[in-house]
Parts: sequence; C-alpha cells; structure tokens
Amino acid sequence: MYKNVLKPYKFNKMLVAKSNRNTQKTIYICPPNFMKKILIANRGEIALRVMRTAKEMGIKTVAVFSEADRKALHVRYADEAVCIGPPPSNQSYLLGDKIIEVALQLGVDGIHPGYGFLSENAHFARKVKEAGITFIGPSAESMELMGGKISAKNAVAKFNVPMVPGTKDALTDVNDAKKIAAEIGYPILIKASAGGGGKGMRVVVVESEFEEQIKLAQSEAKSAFGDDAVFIEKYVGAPRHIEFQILGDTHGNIVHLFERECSIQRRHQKLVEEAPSSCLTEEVRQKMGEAAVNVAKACNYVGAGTVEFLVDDQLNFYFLEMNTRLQVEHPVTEQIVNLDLVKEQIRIARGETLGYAQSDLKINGHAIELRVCAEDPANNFLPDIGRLNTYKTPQGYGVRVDDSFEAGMEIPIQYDPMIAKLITFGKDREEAIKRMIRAIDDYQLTGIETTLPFGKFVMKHEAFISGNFDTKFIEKHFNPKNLKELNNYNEAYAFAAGELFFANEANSKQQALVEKNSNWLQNRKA
Ligand code: MV4
Repeated sequence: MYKNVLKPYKFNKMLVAKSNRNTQKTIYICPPNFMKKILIANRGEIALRVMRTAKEMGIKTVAVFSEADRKALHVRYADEAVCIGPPPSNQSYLLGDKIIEVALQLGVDGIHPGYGFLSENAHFARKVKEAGITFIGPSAESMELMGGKISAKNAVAKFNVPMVPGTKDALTDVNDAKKIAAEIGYPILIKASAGGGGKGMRVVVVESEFEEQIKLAQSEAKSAFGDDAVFIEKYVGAPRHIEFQILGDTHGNIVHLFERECSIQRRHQKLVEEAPSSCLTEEVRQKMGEAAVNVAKACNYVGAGTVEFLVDDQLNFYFLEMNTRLQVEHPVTEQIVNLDLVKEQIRIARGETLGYAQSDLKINGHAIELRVCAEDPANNFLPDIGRLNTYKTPQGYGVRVDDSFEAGMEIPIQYDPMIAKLITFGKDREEAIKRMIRAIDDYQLTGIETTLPFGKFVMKHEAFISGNFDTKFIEKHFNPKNLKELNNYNEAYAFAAGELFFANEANSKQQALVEKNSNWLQNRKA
C-alpha cells in the first residue's frame, strides 16, 4: 500500500520522507489517517452517498460538476465544487485529466470514482496514482486483468473457480471452434471479450449457423469495442444472476459480504435487487463465497468489488465476471451486514486492515432495493423526461432512500434516468417485501412516470414472493396491462384481491411453463 503514496512532487506536511534504495526516488510514508480531502468524480445519488460518509469521517469533499448540474445537490453538499465542462459526459464527468488537474489544484489526497463514468477506467486509476493522489479503488492492474473477459477467465482458472464449459481463449480458427462447440453441445453463446452488460452476445442454436454467427460477432465486437476477440460458452437458459460483494485490504486480507440477487432485470438493466438471495442453501452460499474470494485473490484485489455468477436451476454456479467498483445496489449488502461500504473503501485506501475475519460476518435480516427510474413501465420502459412536481420520499422504520433530487427539479436528460434507490429492510424477506409495498405507496412523486408501479407489481407477484424466478422474470410475467389494475384499485380490498389475481389469472399459463423449465422451488426447500 505504501507504494501507493509514492509522491515525487506533491508535498504534504503530514508525510514522512524516506528514500527508496531500488527506485532512488523519495517516498513519503503516510500516517494512517492521511486522507483529509477527497474529490468525488461523479454526480447524483452516489456522489452524495460518498460525501455523507466522508463528512462522518472528518474528510473534506470536493465536487466536480457539469453545466447541467449547477443546482445539483451534490454540488451544494460538497465543501468545494468545481465546474468542469458542458453537460455531455465526454465533455465533463469523463474528462479524467481535467479532474486530476482540479484535484491537484485543490490539494486533494484521494479520488472516489463512484460507479459508471471513470470508475472502471484503468488508465484513469493509473494517472491518479501517478499524480500522487490515492485512487479509492483497486489497482490499475486488477482493473485491467478483470476488464477483459478472456484475461479474467484465465486469471481465475488457476484458482479452482467454476466456469461455464467453453473456451478460455479468443477464437482464431473457425473449424477448431466448431469442434469445441460440438463437444460442449448446442445451444452455445458467443461472447465478446471486451463486451459487458450483455453487449456483443449471440446465441447459436444449431451448428449450421455457427460460422456465420462467429463472423458477425467478431465484426460487431471490432466496431463496438475495437477488439474482435470472442469466445464461446455453453448457453445456460434462464439462469439467476447472483453476485458476491468482496472487500480486500492492502495487507492481503479478503472477505466476502455474502450475495445480492439481481435477477429482475430488463435488457441488462437491473430493476430490483435483494440480499440475501432467496434460493441459495447455506452450503452453496459458502462455496460461492469461497469462489468469490478466490477470484479476488486471482487479481490481488484491493478495495470493494463484486464477483458475478450465473446460477442454474440445479444451483450449479459459474463465474461470469468481476466488477471492480462499488455497485449501484451496494446498499442491500450494507443493510444485512451493518457495514458502510464507502467507509470500508476509504479505510482500505488509507492502508488500514479490515479488522474482521470471514467468521465475524453474519447475515442480519433481509434487504430489497428498487431502482426508481424516470421510465414508463406501462410504455415499454420508455424514458420519461420532465420536472418532479411533487417529490416526497417515504419515511419510517426499515426504509432508506438514496437519491439526489428535490421537488421542482428537472431530470437532466444527459445522464442515467435513475431518480432514486428505494431500499427497505426487515427481519426477514416477507417483512422487507411488505415494507417495500408500503414505501412505494407512501412515495409522493408526480410530473414524470417512474418504475415505482413496476416495483409494486414485482413485490405482489407470486413468482417473486415464492422465490421461483430467474433472469427471464419480465419476459415471462410482466404485462403492462396488469400495472393499471394493480395501481387503480381500492387499497382496502387490494391485498387479498391482488394475490388472488396473480395466483389465478395472470400466471396460470406462464406458471405451467416456469414449472416445466425450472426447479427453483424444489431447490429452495431442499
Ligand atoms: C450467459 C448467459 C447464459 N449462458 N452466459 C449477460 C450479461 C453478461 N454479463 C453475461 N450474461 C449472460 N451470460 C452463458 N454461458 C446468460 C446471460 C444473461 C444474463 C445474465 C445475468 C443477468 C441477466 C441476463 C440476461 C440475459 C442473459
């Protein structure tokens, strides 16, 4: 870690000079509490989220903002704020060099990247470090290794982590690839090494389509990512998406903070997340946790990271990829382990030890997050723009709202359409679900359409309540027509009527299909 504070030019009175025999450079060894001022290279709820923790830790904060965010809450909340450019991200929040320049001018000693924007940009992390500033996140090397799917699979292979049957290297010869595909068995999935969030994926159902699909995938990958490396995997139909939160310090300690279930997604956009998952047995949880820690070891991970797995209906799990950042859905983990993940990130970046072992960590209760987005679920989730005329968030026991809006504000169109994260937690899953329904009903929001009614649809759906769902939940169960009925009814009879409605009508056909295709319920009871 103390290599991390190699500071050739930025002088800080807190630092103690030492000379390094190998590099001949002067290195300054920092006392553990050296972080006095951090810059948050982000906007919106996550910028506020990070600043609140910094404030509690006695750390000053610097906001950067675009011209579209002059009135944003993260700008008001920070101790100092600097406008870095026009609204488009590539002229503001993505300008790494400009952000580093601001940080140096203001005497910042740490940069927190949040999620999105520059958060997984290894080049930026390296430049931050070279400027003598601590990047609050993993090393550029870890980010590079996990950034490419092929390099990630190869790094992880030596650590006994289960992976979907397939190739670990980029395909070069179509005929070799065809042989491997035949051995794996169809359907197979072609993935781009540089792809992410489902981009650059193609399913091949029969061998006769293989060659054509490979060529298409390669040229697509080339034009989208500038890298035509693709590989193949056995296609896992209707899996669940389960990810493990991990934390690693600079002293080689790595723990996992259990899992988040993120199967309720639409076009690779997560909409509902929860912790823990409703389908894992204690035994599988432990095995997956061990595998996640091994993935972190494989890339010498430092900081907060997430290891993603696919889980099939027999509870077989397969490593997918690692996200080298704090994720949007991190609050559900915070609620069940009683840890502030941003505080942990900052402590780790300061060189402190974790201070707890795996055996000290326990799951307490259940947490669910709904992403409240400016999208109309009744209209194919089309983005809805406008002003928040009424905006009053739900309150009370077991409810948390991470947002960055006030009544009267416009939703800027240049950025992510997420308005808020509504998180509820309870002693068990049932309580968290009922609390979420209450919180959605208490949410006062007018002026734009949001995913709040969709959240209620999910919370009241038999498949969600029973835990018998997967990544195809929306395709299988969601029909915008159901939204209106669900949200126009009289509350007094709604609860019973709603349950009846779902049990009998909407799902009878789908339910038969689900039961044929999946064994989630049986596994859960096993
Ligand atoms: C898969 C898969 C089935 N089989 N790999 C989608 C995003 C990317 N991170 C990996 N993804 C998938 N990989 C194999 N071998 C299905 C998906 C997938 C998916 C994964 C997680 C959550 C939602 C998903 C929706 C569609 C497809």
